[in-house]
Amino acid sequence: MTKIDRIETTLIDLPTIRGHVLSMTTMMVQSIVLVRVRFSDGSVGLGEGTSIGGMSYGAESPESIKLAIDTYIAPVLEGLDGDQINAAIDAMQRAVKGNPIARCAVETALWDGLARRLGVSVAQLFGGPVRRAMPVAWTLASGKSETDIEEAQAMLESRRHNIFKLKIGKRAVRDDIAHVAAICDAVGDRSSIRVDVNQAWSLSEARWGLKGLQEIGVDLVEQPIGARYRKQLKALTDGYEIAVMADEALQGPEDAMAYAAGRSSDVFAVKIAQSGGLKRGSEVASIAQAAGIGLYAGTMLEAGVGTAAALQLFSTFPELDWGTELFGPLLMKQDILAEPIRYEDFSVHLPEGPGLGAELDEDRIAQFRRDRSAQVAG
Ligand code: MUC
Ligand code: MG
Repeated sequence: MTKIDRIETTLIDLPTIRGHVLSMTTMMVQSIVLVRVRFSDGSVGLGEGTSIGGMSYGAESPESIKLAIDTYIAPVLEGLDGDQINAAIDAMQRAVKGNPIARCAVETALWDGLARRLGVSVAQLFGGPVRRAMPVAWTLASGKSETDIEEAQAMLESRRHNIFKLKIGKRAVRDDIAHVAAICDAVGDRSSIRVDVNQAWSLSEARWGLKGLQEIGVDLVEQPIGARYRKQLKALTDGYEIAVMADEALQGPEDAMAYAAGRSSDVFAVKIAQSGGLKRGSEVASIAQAAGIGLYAGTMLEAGVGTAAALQLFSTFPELDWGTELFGPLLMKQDILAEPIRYEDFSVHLPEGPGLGAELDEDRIAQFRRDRSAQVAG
Protein backbone atom coordinates (compact mmCIF):
# COMPACT_ATOMS: atom_id res chain seq x y z
CA MET A 1 0.00 0.00 0.00
CA THR A 2 1.19 3.53 -0.81
CA LYS A 3 0.52 5.46 2.37
CA ILE A 4 -0.19 9.17 2.73
CA ASP A 5 2.86 10.09 4.81
CA ARG A 6 2.65 13.85 5.18
CA ILE A 7 0.58 16.80 3.98
CA GLU A 8 2.43 20.13 3.76
CA THR A 9 0.96 23.56 3.06
CA THR A 10 2.66 26.81 1.99
CA LEU A 11 1.07 30.26 1.74
CA ILE A 12 2.30 32.14 -1.32
CA ASP A 13 1.46 35.77 -2.17
CA LEU A 14 1.63 36.52 -5.90
CA PRO A 15 1.32 40.19 -6.99
CA THR A 16 -1.21 40.79 -9.79
CA ILE A 17 -0.30 42.57 -13.06
CA ARG A 18 -2.78 45.39 -12.21
CA GLY A 19 -5.48 46.11 -9.69
CA HIS A 20 -8.37 43.66 -10.32
CA VAL A 21 -11.53 45.60 -9.47
CA LEU A 22 -14.48 43.43 -8.43
CA SER A 23 -17.82 44.53 -6.92
CA MET A 24 -16.64 43.48 -3.45
CA THR A 25 -12.91 44.26 -3.43
CA THR A 26 -9.85 45.27 -5.46
CA MET A 27 -7.12 42.64 -5.66
CA MET A 28 -3.46 43.68 -5.86
CA VAL A 29 -2.18 40.26 -4.85
CA GLN A 30 -3.46 36.72 -5.13
CA SER A 31 -2.73 34.51 -2.12
CA ILE A 32 -2.67 30.77 -2.66
CA VAL A 33 -2.13 27.72 -0.49
CA LEU A 34 0.16 25.21 -2.17
CA VAL A 35 -0.39 21.64 -0.95
CA ARG A 36 2.19 18.88 -1.22
CA VAL A 37 1.09 15.38 -0.26
CA ARG A 38 4.09 13.11 0.34
CA PHE A 39 3.50 9.37 -0.09
CA SER A 40 5.38 6.41 1.41
CA ASP A 41 6.94 5.42 -1.96
CA GLY A 42 8.55 8.88 -2.33
CA SER A 43 5.95 10.21 -4.79
CA VAL A 44 4.49 13.70 -4.25
CA GLY A 45 1.11 15.10 -5.30
CA LEU A 46 0.39 18.82 -5.76
CA GLY A 47 -2.77 20.77 -5.01
CA GLU A 48 -3.80 24.40 -4.63
CA GLY A 49 -6.38 26.10 -2.43
CA THR A 50 -7.23 29.63 -3.55
CA SER A 51 -10.01 32.10 -2.86
CA ILE A 52 -10.55 35.69 -4.01
CA GLY A 53 -9.99 38.89 -2.06
CA GLY A 54 -9.52 37.49 1.44
CA MET A 55 -12.99 36.73 2.78
CA SER A 56 -14.83 39.13 0.48
CA TYR A 57 -15.78 36.51 -2.15
CA GLY A 58 -16.64 33.60 0.12
CA ALA A 59 -16.30 32.13 3.59
CA GLU A 60 -12.77 30.72 3.19
CA SER A 61 -9.56 32.76 3.29
CA PRO A 62 -6.00 31.68 2.43
CA GLU A 63 -5.27 31.51 6.16
CA SER A 64 -8.39 29.45 6.96
CA ILE A 65 -7.65 27.06 4.08
CA LYS A 66 -4.17 26.43 5.51
CA LEU A 67 -5.53 26.02 9.03
CA ALA A 68 -8.27 23.60 7.94
CA ILE A 69 -5.72 21.42 6.14
CA ASP A 70 -2.95 21.53 8.78
CA THR A 71 -5.17 21.10 11.83
CA TYR A 72 -8.16 19.09 10.70
CA ILE A 73 -7.54 17.34 7.36
CA ALA A 74 -3.90 16.23 7.53
CA PRO A 75 -4.22 14.28 10.83
CA VAL A 76 -7.24 12.38 9.44
CA LEU A 77 -5.61 11.45 6.13
CA GLU A 78 -2.03 10.75 7.19
CA GLY A 79 -1.55 6.97 7.31
CA LEU A 80 -4.42 6.18 4.89
CA ASP A 81 -3.93 4.42 1.54
CA GLY A 82 -3.04 7.11 -1.03
CA ASP A 83 -4.53 5.09 -3.90
CA GLN A 84 -8.00 4.99 -2.32
CA ILE A 85 -9.18 8.48 -3.18
CA ASN A 86 -12.90 7.84 -2.67
CA ALA A 87 -12.18 6.65 0.88
CA ALA A 88 -10.00 9.71 1.51
CA ILE A 89 -12.70 12.06 0.19
CA ASP A 90 -15.22 10.38 2.47
CA ALA A 91 -12.89 10.67 5.49
CA MET A 92 -12.33 14.37 4.73
CA GLN A 93 -16.05 15.00 4.38
CA ARG A 94 -16.79 13.34 7.70
CA ALA A 95 -14.02 15.21 9.52
CA VAL A 96 -14.51 18.66 7.97
CA LYS A 97 -17.83 20.30 7.12
CA GLY A 98 -17.85 23.14 4.60
CA ASN A 99 -14.36 24.38 3.64
CA PRO A 100 -14.72 23.16 0.04
CA ILE A 101 -11.56 24.95 -1.16
CA ALA A 102 -9.40 23.26 1.48
CA ARG A 103 -10.89 19.85 0.65
CA CYS A 104 -10.41 20.45 -3.09
CA ALA A 105 -6.75 21.37 -2.61
CA VAL A 106 -6.00 18.10 -0.81
CA GLU A 107 -8.13 15.99 -3.18
CA THR A 108 -6.30 17.52 -6.14
CA ALA A 109 -2.96 16.45 -4.65
CA LEU A 110 -4.28 12.91 -4.18
CA TRP A 111 -5.33 12.68 -7.85
CA ASP A 112 -1.97 14.15 -8.92
CA GLY A 113 -0.06 11.64 -6.78
CA LEU A 114 -2.06 8.64 -8.05
CA ALA A 115 -1.80 9.71 -11.69
CA ARG A 116 1.97 10.26 -11.38
CA ARG A 117 2.42 6.81 -9.82
CA LEU A 118 0.47 5.29 -12.72
CA GLY A 119 2.34 7.42 -15.30
CA VAL A 120 -0.89 8.92 -16.67
CA SER A 121 -2.59 12.32 -16.60
CA VAL A 122 -5.32 13.24 -14.11
CA ALA A 123 -7.66 13.59 -17.13
CA GLN A 124 -6.99 9.91 -17.86
CA LEU A 125 -8.28 9.00 -14.39
CA PHE A 126 -11.55 10.75 -15.35
CA GLY A 127 -11.81 8.74 -18.60
CA GLY A 128 -9.39 10.72 -20.76
CA PRO A 129 -9.52 14.12 -22.47
CA VAL A 130 -11.93 14.79 -25.33
CA ARG A 131 -10.18 18.09 -26.12
CA ARG A 132 -6.69 19.51 -25.57
CA ALA A 133 -7.49 23.17 -26.24
CA MET A 134 -10.37 25.13 -24.70
CA PRO A 135 -11.69 28.65 -25.40
CA VAL A 136 -10.53 30.97 -22.62
CA ALA A 137 -12.08 34.27 -21.48
CA TRP A 138 -10.17 37.22 -20.03
CA THR A 139 -11.63 39.40 -17.30
CA LEU A 140 -11.61 43.15 -17.92
CA ALA A 141 -11.55 44.65 -14.44
CA SER A 142 -9.13 47.57 -14.37
CA GLY A 143 -11.90 49.85 -13.08
CA LYS A 144 -11.63 52.18 -16.12
CA SER A 145 -13.47 51.83 -19.45
CA GLU A 146 -10.55 53.19 -21.57
CA THR A 147 -8.00 50.87 -19.95
CA ASP A 148 -10.36 47.90 -20.38
CA ILE A 149 -10.82 48.74 -24.08
CA GLU A 150 -7.06 49.01 -24.63
CA GLU A 151 -6.59 45.71 -22.82
CA ALA A 152 -9.29 43.99 -24.92
CA GLN A 153 -7.81 45.32 -28.16
CA ALA A 154 -4.35 44.05 -27.21
CA MET A 155 -5.78 40.60 -26.38
CA LEU A 156 -7.57 40.43 -29.73
CA GLU A 157 -4.46 41.52 -31.61
CA SER A 158 -2.25 38.94 -29.93
CA ARG A 159 -5.00 36.31 -30.48
CA ARG A 160 -4.95 35.46 -26.77
CA HIS A 161 -8.65 36.11 -25.93
CA ASN A 162 -11.83 36.93 -27.83
CA ILE A 163 -14.19 36.31 -24.91
CA PHE A 164 -14.32 39.08 -22.30
CA LYS A 165 -15.94 39.00 -18.90
CA LEU A 166 -16.51 42.43 -17.40
CA LYS A 167 -16.66 42.81 -13.65
CA ILE A 168 -19.49 45.15 -12.73
CA GLY A 169 -21.75 45.83 -9.73
CA LYS A 170 -19.62 48.40 -7.93
CA ARG A 171 -21.10 51.46 -9.65
CA ALA A 172 -24.74 52.48 -10.11
CA VAL A 173 -26.51 50.20 -12.61
CA ARG A 174 -26.84 53.02 -15.17
CA ASP A 175 -23.09 53.77 -15.00
CA ASP A 176 -22.25 50.09 -15.30
CA ILE A 177 -24.41 49.77 -18.41
CA ALA A 178 -22.64 52.80 -19.95
CA HIS A 179 -19.27 51.20 -19.16
CA VAL A 180 -20.28 47.87 -20.73
CA ALA A 181 -21.79 49.67 -23.76
CA ALA A 182 -18.48 51.49 -24.38
CA ILE A 183 -16.63 48.16 -24.45
CA CYS A 184 -19.32 46.53 -26.66
CA ASP A 185 -19.00 49.45 -29.10
CA ALA A 186 -15.23 49.13 -29.25
CA VAL A 187 -14.78 45.33 -29.52
CA GLY A 188 -18.25 43.71 -29.47
CA ASP A 189 -18.17 42.87 -33.18
CA ARG A 190 -15.03 40.75 -32.68
CA SER A 191 -15.72 39.14 -29.31
CA SER A 192 -18.24 37.68 -26.89
CA ILE A 193 -18.98 40.12 -24.06
CA ARG A 194 -20.23 38.80 -20.72
CA VAL A 195 -20.56 40.39 -17.29
CA ASP A 196 -20.16 39.16 -13.70
CA VAL A 197 -21.98 41.11 -10.99
CA ASN A 198 -20.74 38.91 -8.11
CA GLN A 199 -24.12 39.12 -6.29
CA ALA A 200 -24.08 42.92 -6.01
CA TRP A 201 -27.57 43.77 -7.35
CA SER A 202 -30.95 43.65 -5.65
CA LEU A 203 -33.72 42.02 -7.68
CA SER A 204 -35.07 45.37 -8.86
CA GLU A 205 -31.60 46.60 -9.85
CA ALA A 206 -31.10 43.30 -11.67
CA ARG A 207 -34.32 43.78 -13.68
CA TRP A 208 -33.05 47.13 -14.99
CA GLY A 209 -29.58 45.73 -15.36
CA LEU A 210 -30.57 42.72 -17.43
CA LYS A 211 -32.85 44.82 -19.62
CA GLY A 212 -29.98 47.26 -20.33
CA LEU A 213 -27.37 44.53 -20.86
CA GLN A 214 -29.66 42.69 -23.24
CA GLU A 215 -30.29 45.82 -25.30
CA ILE A 216 -26.57 46.45 -25.84
CA GLY A 217 -25.91 42.86 -26.93
CA VAL A 218 -24.21 41.27 -23.91
CA ASP A 219 -24.24 37.47 -24.22
CA LEU A 220 -24.40 36.42 -20.59
CA VAL A 221 -24.81 37.76 -17.06
CA GLU A 222 -23.25 35.91 -14.13
CA GLN A 223 -24.63 35.81 -10.59
CA PRO A 224 -26.44 39.18 -10.73
CA ILE A 225 -28.08 38.72 -7.33
CA GLY A 226 -27.24 37.08 -3.99
CA ALA A 227 -26.35 33.39 -4.03
CA ARG A 228 -29.22 32.47 -1.73
CA TYR A 229 -31.97 33.84 -3.99
CA ARG A 230 -32.62 30.87 -6.28
CA LYS A 231 -36.25 31.65 -7.09
CA GLN A 232 -35.39 35.25 -7.94
CA LEU A 233 -32.58 34.08 -10.24
CA LYS A 234 -35.08 31.80 -11.93
CA ALA A 235 -37.42 34.78 -12.45
CA LEU A 236 -34.57 36.64 -14.18
CA THR A 237 -33.68 33.55 -16.25
CA ASP A 238 -37.29 33.21 -17.40
CA GLY A 239 -37.83 36.94 -17.87
CA TYR A 240 -35.03 37.79 -20.33
CA GLU A 241 -33.37 36.35 -23.41
CA ILE A 242 -29.84 37.08 -22.17
CA ALA A 243 -28.23 33.92 -20.71
CA VAL A 244 -28.11 33.87 -16.91
CA MET A 245 -25.30 31.96 -15.19
CA ALA A 246 -25.15 30.75 -11.57
CA ASP A 247 -21.73 30.93 -9.90
CA GLU A 248 -21.50 31.59 -6.14
CA ALA A 249 -24.84 29.76 -5.73
CA LEU A 250 -23.29 26.44 -6.80
CA GLN A 251 -21.41 24.84 -3.93
CA GLY A 252 -21.58 21.30 -5.31
CA PRO A 253 -23.99 18.68 -6.68
CA GLU A 254 -26.67 19.39 -4.05
CA ASP A 255 -27.09 23.00 -5.27
CA ALA A 256 -26.73 21.85 -8.86
CA MET A 257 -29.68 19.46 -8.34
CA ALA A 258 -31.89 22.27 -7.01
CA TYR A 259 -30.92 24.61 -9.85
CA ALA A 260 -31.38 21.91 -12.50
CA ALA A 261 -34.73 20.79 -11.06
CA GLY A 262 -36.06 24.35 -11.05
CA ARG A 263 -34.23 25.37 -14.24
CA SER A 264 -33.14 28.37 -12.23
CA SER A 265 -30.28 29.41 -14.55
CA ASP A 266 -29.30 28.80 -18.18
CA VAL A 267 -25.63 28.09 -17.46
CA PHE A 268 -23.54 26.73 -14.57
CA ALA A 269 -20.10 28.13 -13.74
CA VAL A 270 -18.45 24.94 -12.51
CA LYS A 271 -15.50 25.53 -10.21
CA ILE A 272 -13.57 22.60 -8.77
CA ALA A 273 -12.80 24.55 -5.57
CA GLN A 274 -16.32 25.86 -4.99
CA SER A 275 -17.72 22.38 -5.69
CA GLY A 276 -15.44 20.86 -3.03
CA GLY A 277 -13.10 18.91 -5.34
CA LEU A 278 -12.66 17.46 -8.81
CA LYS A 279 -15.04 14.59 -8.14
CA ARG A 280 -17.86 16.80 -6.90
CA GLY A 281 -17.09 19.25 -9.74
CA SER A 282 -17.56 16.42 -12.25
CA GLU A 283 -20.90 15.62 -10.57
CA VAL A 284 -22.04 19.24 -10.95
CA ALA A 285 -21.13 19.05 -14.65
CA SER A 286 -23.02 15.76 -15.08
CA ILE A 287 -26.14 17.28 -13.54
CA ALA A 288 -25.87 20.28 -15.87
CA GLN A 289 -25.50 18.04 -18.89
CA ALA A 290 -28.38 15.80 -17.87
CA ALA A 291 -30.61 18.87 -17.43
CA GLY A 292 -29.57 20.60 -20.66
CA ILE A 293 -27.92 23.45 -18.76
CA GLY A 294 -24.90 25.10 -20.39
CA LEU A 295 -21.41 24.47 -18.96
CA TYR A 296 -18.70 27.02 -18.26
CA ALA A 297 -15.39 26.22 -16.56
CA GLY A 298 -15.03 28.84 -13.84
CA THR A 299 -12.00 29.92 -11.82
CA MET A 300 -11.12 31.16 -8.36
CA LEU A 301 -8.18 32.88 -10.07
CA GLU A 302 -5.91 30.02 -9.14
CA ALA A 303 -2.23 29.99 -10.04
CA GLY A 304 -0.73 27.21 -12.19
CA VAL A 305 -1.43 24.16 -10.03
CA GLY A 306 -5.14 24.87 -9.48
CA THR A 307 -5.58 25.96 -13.09
CA ALA A 308 -3.90 22.79 -14.36
CA ALA A 309 -6.23 20.72 -12.14
CA ALA A 310 -9.33 22.41 -13.58
CA LEU A 311 -8.00 21.96 -17.13
CA GLN A 312 -7.46 18.24 -16.52
CA LEU A 313 -11.09 17.81 -15.46
CA PHE A 314 -12.75 20.13 -17.99
CA SER A 315 -10.83 18.50 -20.85
CA THR A 316 -12.94 15.38 -20.20
CA PHE A 317 -16.40 16.99 -20.61
CA PRO A 318 -18.01 16.34 -24.00
CA GLU A 319 -19.80 19.69 -23.97
CA LEU A 320 -18.34 22.96 -22.80
CA ASP A 321 -20.61 25.36 -24.68
CA TRP A 322 -19.54 28.53 -22.85
CA GLY A 323 -15.81 27.73 -22.73
CA THR A 324 -13.55 28.53 -19.79
CA GLU A 325 -12.08 31.42 -17.84
CA LEU A 326 -9.04 29.46 -16.70
CA PHE A 327 -6.67 32.42 -17.09
CA GLY A 328 -5.59 32.77 -13.42
CA PRO A 329 -1.80 32.48 -14.00
CA LEU A 330 -1.97 35.37 -16.51
CA LEU A 331 -3.32 37.73 -13.85
CA MET A 332 -0.17 37.27 -11.76
CA LYS A 333 3.14 38.92 -12.51
CA GLN A 334 4.80 35.54 -12.05
CA ASP A 335 3.41 32.04 -11.68
CA ILE A 336 4.90 29.18 -9.66
CA LEU A 337 5.20 26.65 -12.51
CA ALA A 338 8.53 25.76 -14.13
CA GLU A 339 6.75 25.37 -17.51
CA PRO A 340 3.93 27.91 -17.91
CA ILE A 341 0.47 26.86 -19.09
CA ARG A 342 0.14 27.67 -22.79
CA TYR A 343 -2.34 30.37 -23.97
CA GLU A 344 -2.51 30.68 -27.74
CA ASP A 345 -5.04 31.12 -30.54
CA PHE A 346 -7.79 32.22 -28.15
CA SER A 347 -7.40 28.94 -26.26
CA VAL A 348 -5.81 27.50 -23.17
CA HIS A 349 -3.96 24.24 -23.75
CA LEU A 350 -4.09 21.14 -21.57
CA PRO A 351 -0.69 20.72 -19.88
CA GLU A 352 1.21 17.61 -20.99
CA GLY A 353 2.91 15.10 -18.71
CA PRO A 354 1.87 12.83 -15.86
CA GLY A 355 -0.53 13.95 -13.13
CA LEU A 356 -1.62 17.55 -13.46
CA GLY A 357 1.21 18.22 -15.91
CA ALA A 358 2.48 20.84 -13.46
CA GLU A 359 6.04 21.06 -12.12
CA LEU A 360 7.01 23.70 -9.57
CA ASP A 361 9.56 26.49 -9.88
CA GLU A 362 11.09 26.24 -6.40
CA ASP A 363 12.99 29.55 -6.73
CA ARG A 364 9.75 31.43 -7.35
CA ILE A 365 8.14 29.70 -4.40
CA ALA A 366 11.09 30.68 -2.20
CA GLN A 367 10.72 34.27 -3.46
CA PHE A 368 6.98 34.64 -2.82
CA ARG A 369 6.21 32.32 0.12
CA ARG A 370 4.73 34.31 2.99
CA ASP A 371 7.11 32.87 5.59
CA ARG A 372 10.26 33.70 3.56
CA SER A 373 11.66 36.14 6.13
CA ALA A 374 11.35 33.50 8.84
CA GLN A 375 13.10 31.04 6.48
CA VAL A 376 15.97 33.44 5.83
CA ALA A 377 16.29 34.25 9.55
CA GLY A 378 16.17 30.53 10.45
C1 MUC B 1 -15.84 34.88 -10.32
O1 MUC B 1 -16.68 35.41 -9.63
O2 MUC B 1 -16.22 34.27 -11.28
C2 MUC B 1 -13.45 34.75 -12.24
C3 MUC B 1 -12.82 35.64 -13.05
C4 MUC B 1 -12.47 36.75 -12.27
O3 MUC B 1 -11.90 37.76 -12.64
O4 MUC B 1 -12.90 36.56 -11.01
C5 MUC B 1 -13.39 35.25 -10.91
C6 MUC B 1 -14.41 34.99 -9.92
MG1 MG C 1 -18.33 34.73 -10.94
